[in-house]
Amino acid sequence: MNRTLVTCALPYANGPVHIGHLAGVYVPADIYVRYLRMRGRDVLYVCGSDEHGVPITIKAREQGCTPQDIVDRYHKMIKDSFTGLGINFDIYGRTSSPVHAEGASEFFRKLYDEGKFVTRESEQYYDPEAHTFLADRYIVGTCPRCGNENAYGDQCEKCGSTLSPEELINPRSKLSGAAPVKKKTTHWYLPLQDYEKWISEWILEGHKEWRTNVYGQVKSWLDGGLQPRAVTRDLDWGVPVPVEGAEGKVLYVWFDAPIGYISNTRELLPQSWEKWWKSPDTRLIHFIGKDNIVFHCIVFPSMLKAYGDGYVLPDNVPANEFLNLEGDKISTSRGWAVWAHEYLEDFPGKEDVMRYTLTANAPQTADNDFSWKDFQARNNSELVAIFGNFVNRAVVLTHKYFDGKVPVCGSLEEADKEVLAEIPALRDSMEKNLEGFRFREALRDAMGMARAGNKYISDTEPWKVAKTDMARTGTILNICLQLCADLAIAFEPFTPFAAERLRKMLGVTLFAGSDHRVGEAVTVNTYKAGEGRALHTVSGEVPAPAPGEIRLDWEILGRPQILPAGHAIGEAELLFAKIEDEAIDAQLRKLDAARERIEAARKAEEARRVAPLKDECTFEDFEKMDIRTATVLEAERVPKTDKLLKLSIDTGVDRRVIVSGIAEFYSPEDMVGKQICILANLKPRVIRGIDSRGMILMARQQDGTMRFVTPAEVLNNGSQIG
Ligand code: B3M
Ligand code: ZN
Repeated sequence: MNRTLVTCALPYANGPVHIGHLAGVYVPADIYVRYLRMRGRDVLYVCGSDEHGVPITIKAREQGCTPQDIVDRYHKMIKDSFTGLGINFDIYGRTSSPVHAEGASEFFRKLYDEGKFVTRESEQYYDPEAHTFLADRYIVGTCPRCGNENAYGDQCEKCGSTLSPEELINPRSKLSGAAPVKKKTTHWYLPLQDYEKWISEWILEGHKEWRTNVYGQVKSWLDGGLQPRAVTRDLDWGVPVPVEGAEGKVLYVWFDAPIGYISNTRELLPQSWEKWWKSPDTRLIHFIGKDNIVFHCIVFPSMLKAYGDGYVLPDNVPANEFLNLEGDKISTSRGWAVWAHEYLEDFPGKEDVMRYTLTANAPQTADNDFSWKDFQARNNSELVAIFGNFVNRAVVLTHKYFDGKVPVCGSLEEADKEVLAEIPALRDSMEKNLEGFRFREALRDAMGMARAGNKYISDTEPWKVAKTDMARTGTILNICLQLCADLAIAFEPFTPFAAERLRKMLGVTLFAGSDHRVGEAVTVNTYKAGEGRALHTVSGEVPAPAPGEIRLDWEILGRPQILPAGHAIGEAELLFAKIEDEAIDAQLRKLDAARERIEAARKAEEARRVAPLKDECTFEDFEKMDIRTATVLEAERVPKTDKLLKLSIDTGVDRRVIVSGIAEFYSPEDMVGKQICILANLKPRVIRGIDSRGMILMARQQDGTMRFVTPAEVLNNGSQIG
């Protein structure tokens, strides 16, 4: 296979990307692509915004703008974030593009013409006031599992249950508030069960090497038996269903979005896209999060199979688990996230630190956690203290003792041989890990090289040796500089900005890209800064290295004497800078503020949840109750109870004792002297041996807390309420 097509899940353009997206999909994909390019493999790297789907229309409605406004805003923001982090796709397209509309329509139309769909009539919820069918997300009601009154028709965000609109108690339309009614509608379905056997052979038999989380999900879907899946929706935002009689219907977002991978490739390479999608020479790799597995392993492959025409199927789908933030689930809707664009603003020049931390904590096989303290520690005690420190010492000392020229390597001592032997071993391990999509482990290997170098320079102490033995000092620094060159290759996938700075310091270049084969006509994509997509695709030849140019690539890693003696290196430059506590504290404060907002939103939602009305009562029922004002004279806890206070009160009529269960909410001191309202003619009861006569009127709030009810101004005790 000489061609690798790498796709990344198309982010929904209804919000910015956050570190969960980056850790799960984009950073690992970028590592993989950079590695393949250094190896001289032909790679195409495709992504774009997913601009359809109901959440976008909801957001537009909330903000009083059009769905197009929403996707325009977030498309740009997301694209800029990727570029800022060094994630340079060959194309970052969008599913609202004309090329996509045409491609997705054509795709549907072919399946339709060939009878690959079945139609089904079903009853769907309809808003009788807004005169429109309601997507599940547009129906809200009470969750049957946890009582959350604002659960969506597809999911309760409070308890996480997957729901169907039928299960909601008191369903109402988000559009008009009206109770939805059922109405008949017809949709097209892809009969997935027809592809079951084929998928089982292809994946369960043929891809046992896939990650267990991916393989396991596919297996459990297949074990459960596949069902026909609707590929159209009653909605006005999306690619219109291109057949007669389908007015008011669009392609389901999960039908059109994966076709987006193809459309974006066509947009970039209108002449040659087919060689990427329809040639058995292509290895297709989908980078996605775990919630997208079924679509990429079952639905999209079935669509491609139904279409025929030689479309390639994924060779691997290295889906990741989820990343949490400071122990809590990341959530766009709740606002619990570290947003990529804010990170880039807050930490300019530190793109690599986030890439590094997210890789070191990659949620590859299980959910993992991001914390700011860990981020700081990774930077300060790994990137700065090990990698940066080693490079800095090597480069500075070379300038100090050898005028910035690579010194001659003399005869090798044991320590030299040892460190030099470590590199090829780590490279081999790194290579296996990268090929196997184990990026966290691959990073550990790369860091192992930096550790080895840092230990070597500390142990050999060239600054001391220089006082007595310049030849030996030269040998040590020669070896250090070779190790630096190795690091400039090994870290390119993980921390590309630092790797580039390091190459500048060493006076070398990098040979990478789908455009690396010297003397061969290849496709060269050129990027415009900040655009994140290839502007031109031209065929040409990659020039041979200029005389004296040292061009690094993967195969060079670990070779002896990459930098020849006498080669002039550049000025020392800091690879990484320490991150101070203030910067971290500022982020923690930001999260505290987010926590407060989330808590306030939760309270506000809770406050909306009032107890239902009790059964009707008559005026006579009410009149039976003698409710009066009274004042608390004394108060004490009832011994051996948590909840009870014994209150002596002046009712205006008499002085009496009431035992009340308010100790959870008030201390005795809180109560003394307070005017309250009581039910004075409640039948006396003996509570804990105390004769209690009457009841204090309390208001129970939605969160369960109780407050006593007091007149707005001090009244005479014994005034009757009614
Ligand atoms: N837009 C869903 C997601 O971000 C999505 C992926 C589409 S990939 C074709 O979870
Ligand atoms: Zn719930």
